[in-house]
Amino acid sequence: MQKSPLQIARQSYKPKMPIALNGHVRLVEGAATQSVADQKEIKELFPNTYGLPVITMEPAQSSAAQSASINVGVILSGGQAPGGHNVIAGLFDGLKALNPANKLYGFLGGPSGLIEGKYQELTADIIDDYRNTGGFDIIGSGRTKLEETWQFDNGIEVCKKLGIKAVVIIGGDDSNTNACVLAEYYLQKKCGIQVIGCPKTIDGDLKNEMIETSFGFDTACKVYSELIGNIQRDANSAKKYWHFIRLMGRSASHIALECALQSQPNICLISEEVEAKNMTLNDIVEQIVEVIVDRANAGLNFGTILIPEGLIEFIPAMRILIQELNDMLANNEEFVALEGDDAKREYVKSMLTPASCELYRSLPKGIARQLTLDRDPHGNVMVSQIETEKLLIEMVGKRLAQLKANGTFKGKFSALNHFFGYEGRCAIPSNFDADYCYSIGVTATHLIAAGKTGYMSLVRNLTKPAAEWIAGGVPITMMMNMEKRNGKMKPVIQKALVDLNGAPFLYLKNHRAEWADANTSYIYPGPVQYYGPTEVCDQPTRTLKLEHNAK
Ligand code: FBP
Repeated sequence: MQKSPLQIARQSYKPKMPIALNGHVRLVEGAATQSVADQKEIKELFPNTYGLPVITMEPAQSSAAQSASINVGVILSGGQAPGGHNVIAGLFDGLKALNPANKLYGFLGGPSGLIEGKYQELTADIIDDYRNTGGFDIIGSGRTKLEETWQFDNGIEVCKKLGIKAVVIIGGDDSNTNACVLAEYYLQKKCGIQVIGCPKTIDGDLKNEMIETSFGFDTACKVYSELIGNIQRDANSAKKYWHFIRLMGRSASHIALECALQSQPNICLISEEVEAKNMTLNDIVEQIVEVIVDRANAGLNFGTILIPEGLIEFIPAMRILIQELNDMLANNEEFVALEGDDAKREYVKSMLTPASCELYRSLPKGIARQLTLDRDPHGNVMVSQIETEKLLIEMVGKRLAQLKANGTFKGKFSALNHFFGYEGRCAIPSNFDADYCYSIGVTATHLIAAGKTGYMSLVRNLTKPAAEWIAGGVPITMMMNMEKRNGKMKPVIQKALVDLNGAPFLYLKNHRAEWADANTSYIYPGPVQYYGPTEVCDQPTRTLKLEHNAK
């Protein structure tokens, strides 16, 4: 594999770690825990993994000698996030430090690798090639859901064959929920296989009282913010385009919010606010138009607008329409058999309720078609394929044309669309993500060595220098509540949406009028820096700093 000079340099980067992980480790158990809600139901569903204590790792003089070598399997689950390779490197180094005879197997292509017995032993040569790199290509990832007992039983057979004592699942909220279900099942079956989760997703929505952030969010936001800053400098130079920039984040708007905090665009929509204010698509359009008209009146016919990917589903009327479409299209062979977009459109219209049909008819054809494309494995519409930025450009353009006709708008409106998602998911991890992920991996090995299961590897105190980070483990049941999924109540890890009373959103709210009007508010963050002063290279996200009141 040919490598760039930066890739070669990054290969020898030594991630910084919490002091407690540098030598022997002692696990200190706290008080018994409870789930965030629905304690009775969660306890009943997880009799063996409910109520476990939070674990903190402390430096020790020596650790209990490990009697026999152990084999561990690792799975990458869901969308790529920068730093995944470092979790695996930390896991590998941690295992080898405990006993050089320990082995790490990677299950290939995501959770299906465990079910189908597709694996590869990860040796030092392989690991070294992937240290501090982006991507999940070391073993690949996938979105197969681990939720059926036959899948769990297949997993037992595969693990038995390989002598695997523990499975580490690196994934988002759904994958970690499934990790916990698997841990509980394996305890009930007394098959001796532990399951440990690791918090991954660029979306930043796997966070709570214990997990301060999911890995990958930091790097992805820094990459997108660099691009937004570059566009803003271009906009401010040419002064002729409005840039509508959609940012990844399936549901929550954390990425859009963080990028706004880093780059100070003229407008940043936040889906959670749209929902809380019960806004319609037209309300959003009016809000954008108002800023465009005001800026035009000041002679500024350009600007930037950040749009969270999940926006469409947070507009209450659209949510109902999408839900109706999800229900209608689930396993609908009649619909699949229809030929041509027009026939499909007519079919959909005939099946919707009148209010949803009205909304569906009002959408540009292209967007209406995108809403009926393939669903993800959870039966949800794939929002990353819905071009909301184009929809808004079209609707804003129409409204401005009306205002121009009645003399209210005297400026010019020329718009360009962008979507930033895949550009950032496999970027070379920032120092923060490289350090955080490696620490998560090493922490996971200590949880495994101590016989823990149903835990998520935990590294916190993240606004402090890495040496002061606190490593440990949090019982996954502690993060759970009951939610409706596909019509049934299920135990799931509570997803963290943007908190409208939280410091990051309040900062945006308090500054957005100023960012909308003035010509000089843009920030140009520049590219992620890996070598240089710590204030340039090792800073966590603005979100994390604001949430923890850190400078
Ligand atoms: P995870 O939640 O699995 O980490 O994935 C997040 C994400 O990047 C979303 O932001 C995006 O909507 C989705 O994955 C895209 O999925 P795909 O990679 O299947 O196109």
